[in-house]
Amino acid sequence: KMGYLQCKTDIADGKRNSDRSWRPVWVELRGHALFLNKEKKEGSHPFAFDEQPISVKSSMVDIAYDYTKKRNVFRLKTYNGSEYLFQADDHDTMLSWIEAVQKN
Ligand code: I3P
Repeated sequence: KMGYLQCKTDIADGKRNSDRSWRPVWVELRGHALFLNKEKKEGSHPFAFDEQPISVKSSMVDIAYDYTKKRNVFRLKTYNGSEYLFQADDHDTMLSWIEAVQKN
């Protein structure tokens, strides 16, 4: 699964992240790995991505019910104590990302 989402890193390795801004990211889910990039990278080699992928193995993903500032936001909590908020363009897109992450 791949597409553009807005992303805010809330907690990184258990600590409140200092950069708290929302930014558009190109996201690709490949197996247990969620690759984030500033721009679309479809079909490119994984190592071409800007950042280390986020492992979604043993993660928790759900609608961010408690985050009321934006619509269609889901939260990903990783096994190693990072938390990300992702905003999709619409409700169905949000649900399809949640489903895709849960399957991996
Ligand atoms: C952040 C930016 C985010 C905001 C965050 C701010 O400031 O305004 O949109 O998150 O609030 O710190 P900056 O752009 O200077 O980094 P929300 O949109 O979720 O409010 P936060 O620190 O309460 O997370």
